[in-house]
Amino acid sequence: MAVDPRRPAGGPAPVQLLIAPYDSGHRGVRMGKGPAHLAGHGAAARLRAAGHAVAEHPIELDQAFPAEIASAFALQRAVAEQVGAAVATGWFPLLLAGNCNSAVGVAAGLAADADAPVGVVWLDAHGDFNTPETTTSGFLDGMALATLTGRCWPALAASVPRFRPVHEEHVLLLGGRDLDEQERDALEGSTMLWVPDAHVREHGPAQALGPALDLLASRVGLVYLHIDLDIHDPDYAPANPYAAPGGLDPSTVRQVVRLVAERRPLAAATLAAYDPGCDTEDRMLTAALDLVELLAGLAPGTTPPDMRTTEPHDPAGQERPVRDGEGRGR
Ligand SMILES: [Mn+2]
Repeated sequence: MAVDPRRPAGGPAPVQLLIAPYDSGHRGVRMGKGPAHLAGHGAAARLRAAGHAVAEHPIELDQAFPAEIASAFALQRAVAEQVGAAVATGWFPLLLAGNCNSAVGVAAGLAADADAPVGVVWLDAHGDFNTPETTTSGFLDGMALATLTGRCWPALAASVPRFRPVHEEHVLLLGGRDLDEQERDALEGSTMLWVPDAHVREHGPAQALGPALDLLASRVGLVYLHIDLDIHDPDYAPANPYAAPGGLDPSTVRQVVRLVAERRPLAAATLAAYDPGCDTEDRMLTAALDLVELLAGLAPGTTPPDMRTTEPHDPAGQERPVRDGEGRGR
């Protein structure tokens, strides 16, 4: 892809592809298949072809009896460790995850490295804003954004090193076309920025999102971009069994990503909730791989060669650039 002129001087960002192949504590089933499916269909090769250094890190849980809730938070702790190690050594963390609640781990992993608040832009057909008191499905991932903002599971979230709840005014939800009634009440009562995807369909991304993005940018220095692939219109391709009518086409999602990265540097990104079993024509696969390349291309670039150092966990012993403070904390 073309070099983005807005990117700070330097080459393409080095990218750590973090692969978390779990759905609800189960490995490699349903949405837990998505991360390996993307990796197996050339995510890293796409990035290398675009000039990025790439390291792939599978994240595995060692649990004799995987209990859904315990496993989800164990995974978040592992994600936090990997994201923290990536940013400390100048790599852009790009997480491929089965579940959205992995975002708790990403936010925790970013906390140590950021000297200004990290905002969250969350694309999702759903609100993920239920709590144990409001959920009727019992699906932990319907509470992902509520957990991230400290509304539920506080003790387990505190087990994730360096996790601090994200202020709701530092979050922008784009989407939420499929909400439970009490979840909608909670969202409407929140200070979270919320732009329904219908507004983006109606007015276009720049007009629909601009004011909310400007507000977010006035409050945070960096942005973590979390994309539940069911933000896409299932008429294009269903991302998972929860895909709801409406949503955005892939080109619009890419425009949204560019608009976010224009406002604030990306600190990390996630693609979540892709079930290849729902994607019978591989169309979501194509959209997701395009997003992998776009997100990496928009990530803050490398620092000059004389700033480089060798990262200790690198099995290949490649030189890895260290990110300096430029462009951060604004
Ligand atoms: Mn979600």
